[in-house]
Amino acid sequence: MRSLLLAAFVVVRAAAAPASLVAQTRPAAVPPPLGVWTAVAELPGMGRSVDTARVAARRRALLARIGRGVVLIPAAHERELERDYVQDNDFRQNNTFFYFTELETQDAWLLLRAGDAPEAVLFLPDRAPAQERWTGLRLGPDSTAVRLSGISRVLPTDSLDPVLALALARARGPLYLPLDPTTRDEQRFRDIVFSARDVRNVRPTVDSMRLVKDGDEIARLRKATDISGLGHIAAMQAARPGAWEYEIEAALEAAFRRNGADRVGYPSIVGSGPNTTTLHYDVNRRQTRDGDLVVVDAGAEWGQYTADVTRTFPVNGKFTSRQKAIYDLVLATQQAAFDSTRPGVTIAQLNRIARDYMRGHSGTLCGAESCDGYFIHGLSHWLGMDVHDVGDYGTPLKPGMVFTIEPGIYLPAEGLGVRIEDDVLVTANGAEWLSARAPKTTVEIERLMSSRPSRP
Ligand SMILES: [Mn+2]
Repeated sequence: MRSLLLAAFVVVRAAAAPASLVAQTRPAAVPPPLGVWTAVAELPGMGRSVDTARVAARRRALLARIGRGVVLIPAAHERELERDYVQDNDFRQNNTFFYFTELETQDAWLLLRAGDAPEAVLFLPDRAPAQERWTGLRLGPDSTAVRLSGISRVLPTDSLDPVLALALARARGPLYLPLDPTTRDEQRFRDIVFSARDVRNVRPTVDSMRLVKDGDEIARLRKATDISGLGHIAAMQAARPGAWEYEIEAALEAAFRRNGADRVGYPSIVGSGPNTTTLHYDVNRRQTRDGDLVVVDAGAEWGQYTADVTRTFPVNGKFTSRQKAIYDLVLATQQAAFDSTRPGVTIAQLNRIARDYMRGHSGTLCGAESCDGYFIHGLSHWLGMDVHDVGDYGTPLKPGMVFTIEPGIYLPAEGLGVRIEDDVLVTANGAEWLSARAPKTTVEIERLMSSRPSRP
């Protein structure tokens, strides 16, 4: 039955729409009954409004960068239960489309034309009342969409072809598309290419813009990191020797959802004992034992932006002296990298600083080798709409960039792994911890865990 809901997506039509269709926005084909307008008004962000000024500024910035030409960006489509193994819900917006619209609407297209009189056109499928009995209300090409999106020209998707052709003729420049091998629009792009001689990829430009977050993006990341902190606190409170890893995961993700997370940013890692040394362990099926450490690497997604936070704690609430020594070295390494974070520094430099610090302070903690030899992954990655966010890693830090600092030490022979990961915002003079909500020192963690209920 669900496949009936998948609207056939028609992009390239041989027949051009009448000019009158192209030039004006239309009211909804079927006016919704009284009282429904309010619900429609909350559609694009599922109750969250679009920061119309910010998205308009992003669109202007993109057009200023490309100078001349036309940009065409598709929205995502509903996922298929049978093919995509959907685990949260049927739809997550394409990041590039979201960046320039903040709309969570399916099957849409955004057209931008650079030049002396730049323009933005949003294409939306016509509303289909019979389908909306299944899907709920959808945004259609009407005045509601104009008001909510802040884009004054909203047209039905079946007028895309003639409008695109006209825009290309006026722009006398390249056609920019987000050429992403994973997108389902690849074939449609190939069909569109006929209309333009010069097709280029807009992703490198967009990705470099996404590297520096604006105020609205930072607000979303703050929300995601705050919720994540609450999840990590709940995980610590749910831990007790004998608990199954999935019980701790359940407490973590319950707190995510209870606090409004849309979904997890990536599969939650809850690894205990020997599993603490497997970097991307996400099976979460082992029963914990007294004396185990637990590594929880999990981030909530809110408003399309995700956190990425790791905490390591003793399942019984008390670090052994050995665990504490390793933990404190990882924590101090993280702090050393943070203390060097400021505009102009590169990720590669921070990585070197962290490794030098760990090597210099390991002593005999990791045996004959420095603990640096057991820090087997990178220190940092960009963070945003993707957990490993887009952007060139050679770019020197600038205010507004957000990235992780996540040193770790993994000693498989002892079944002992420690990773501490936080999300950091680069400021004018240095940096700010975004994910400071979850306790991090051994003292703070032990204090929190000593006050947890004996049976969660
Ligand atoms: Mn990470």
